[in-house]
Amino acid sequence: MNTPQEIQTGIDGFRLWPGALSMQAQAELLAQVLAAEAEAPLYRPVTPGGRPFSVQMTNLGPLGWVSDREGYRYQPTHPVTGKAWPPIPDYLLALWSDLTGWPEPPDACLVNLYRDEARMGLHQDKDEANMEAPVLSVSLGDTAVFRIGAAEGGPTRSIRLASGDVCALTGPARLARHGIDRLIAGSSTLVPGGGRINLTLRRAR
Ligand code: MD3
Ligand code: FE
Repeated sequence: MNTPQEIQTGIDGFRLWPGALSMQAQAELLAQVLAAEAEAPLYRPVTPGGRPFSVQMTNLGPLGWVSDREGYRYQPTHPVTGKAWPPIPDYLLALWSDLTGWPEPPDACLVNLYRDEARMGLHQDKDEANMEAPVLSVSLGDTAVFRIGAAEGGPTRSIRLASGDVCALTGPARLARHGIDRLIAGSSTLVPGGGRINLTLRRAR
């Protein structure tokens, strides 16, 4: 894989590689994710308070992130089908190794589908056992308006994440507050039916 060009975001530990995936790589990866969704269908989790997410989700890998009335956690099976999550595609395992250099492979890949007005409020990712490990995110489809700010609070910055962009969250950025304000509808034709798919690779354990 060619090493993509990293840009400076001004946020310590937030690394961004715009256009890291070629059009062909995006299409191939999307086809693999859509095939996996046939085995592990997208569903709409609810928050511990019982509110449905506007984002639809599924997972790939040994562990998947789920949310329900009991709380947030990682588990080895799909909450609707009861089956094991499908494997993480080799392409994503190679991307993780190339871009993060982390010695262990990711054990969880959350698949988020945003359509129309779907969004994700500001939050921190704190459900992983070892928060020293990086998080790697791949965006496919419509451009998202992403917001990120320091863990401690204070001002936030808005950054667009377009199809094929990859970002890594390491060090101080690993606990940054972040969310998706909105999509720019019609900015990509990649995802059938429109919208955006985000793939987030993590070490859950
Ligand atoms: C910054 N997903 O799944 S990806 C999530 O686009 C999540 O679906 C968003 O936030 C999405 O938890 C944002 C970029 C991202 C992922 C993880 C992060 C940014 C992050 C962890 C820490 C700080
Ligand atoms: Fe997050």
